[in-house]
Amino acid sequence: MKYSALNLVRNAFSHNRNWKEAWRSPEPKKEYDVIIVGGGGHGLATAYYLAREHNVGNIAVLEKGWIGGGNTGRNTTIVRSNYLWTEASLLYEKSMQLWEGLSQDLNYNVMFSQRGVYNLGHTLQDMRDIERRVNANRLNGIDAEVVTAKQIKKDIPLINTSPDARYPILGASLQPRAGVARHDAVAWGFARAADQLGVDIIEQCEVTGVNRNGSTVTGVETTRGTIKAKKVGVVVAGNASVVASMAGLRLPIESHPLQAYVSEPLKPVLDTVVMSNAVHGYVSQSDKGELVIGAGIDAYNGYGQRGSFSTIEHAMQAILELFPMFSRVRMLRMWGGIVDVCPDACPIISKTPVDGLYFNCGWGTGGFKATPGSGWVFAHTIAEDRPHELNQPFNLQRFETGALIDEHGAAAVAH
Ligand code: FAD
Ligand code: PYC
Repeated sequence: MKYSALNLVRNAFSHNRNWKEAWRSPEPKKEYDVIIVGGGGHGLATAYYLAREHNVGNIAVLEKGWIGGGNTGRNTTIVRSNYLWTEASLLYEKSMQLWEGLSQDLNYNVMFSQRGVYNLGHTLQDMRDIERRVNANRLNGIDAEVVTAKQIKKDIPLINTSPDARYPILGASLQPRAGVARHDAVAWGFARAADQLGVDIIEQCEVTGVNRNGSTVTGVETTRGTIKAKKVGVVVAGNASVVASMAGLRLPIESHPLQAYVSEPLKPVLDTVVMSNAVHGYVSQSDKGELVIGAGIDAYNGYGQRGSFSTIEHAMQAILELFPMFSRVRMLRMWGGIVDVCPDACPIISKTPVDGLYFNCGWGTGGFKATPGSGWVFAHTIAEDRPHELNQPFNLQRFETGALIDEHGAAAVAH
């Protein structure tokens, strides 16, 4: 459809009657070459890259709810690639490079806004860690700089850099290419593009069992019947352990609620993203004007998509410590998602002991930024039946060999 002024007027008065569905709603076939379980951003991206880069022709994405109704549509949309270790930073940087061309690639505006992300330091040890990470990032070709408190105050006039603050701001790392994107547009963009390549996206279709013949996967049981498949890729974020247990596997994952909050819309007051590990909150302003706020996980395990009151209070305290002026802002709503956290705060993108069964999970509090990169490497892993060199370190075996990649510092959200 052409976006002329005439079309805009016609659509405004059409009561949506002539709108075409952005993707089809097919009945599931009896068999597919590849089934992707989970219609979040990662699952849809995987299907898209499988069809586009690997020429796989017979793919279904099975989603128990609706597209993007999981963490993809619940997160605070921060995108950055400033991780400490080479393995992680190269993976997230691959994703960053895909983000930079994503709207053109999908022909869908995902509203990727490279407005910069500041990770604040409040102690001398914070600043040493920041310097170490900035140096490591630069060695890996990732844009990163150390900025002083004076520079932060110049760039973000509302922030409180008083040395009398309980946790005074001493400086920060800044990744200028980092930023935010419109989360549900990412799901819709990948869904439409995958659909156009022939992928069947089947919503309201919960996977309830994983079928095997000996040690080889043969398909899945679903609420819409048995579906056979040569290969099954599971990308179900907070539900990874549940689906793994259907295949007789146990994952080193804990599931926790993670909350987010938005305020009433304000005029533009914050044109970048601010994160603080020490006071432990993060905030950006959406294009609608809402402050988008988050903090750490709720400490208990659970599958309820909400969270506890004490975490709300903690998050608000943290943001007011950084921006006292926001005390006059009214909050509109909150919600939670379920994040699946690995012991080293890094994902699992891996083959499994079951032939033809692959898992992509454990992104914890930080997988939105990885959506295109995760899909890209997972598609490679499934198509070639071996990992790409970028995801090879993120295998399941690392929990036996001890080759962990500890990114708790760069994850920047306490787990
Ligand atoms: P999802 O979007 O959750 O997709 C998984 C899908 O699987 C769901 O739609 C679910 O319904 C489906 N599913 C589950 N079980 C089944 C089944 N049995 N059968 C069929 N379908 C099933 N990351 C960042 O990088 N930056 C951030 O700022 C950020 N903020 C966050 C804030 C919050 C409050 C939360 C909760 C998370 C945040 N994250 C952030 C993490 C990020 O949202 C996730 O890591 C990422 O979205 C995971 O993507 P996904 O596509 O795997 O998950
Ligand atoms: O990974 O950058 C991140 C993040 C921010 C908020 C939640 N996760």
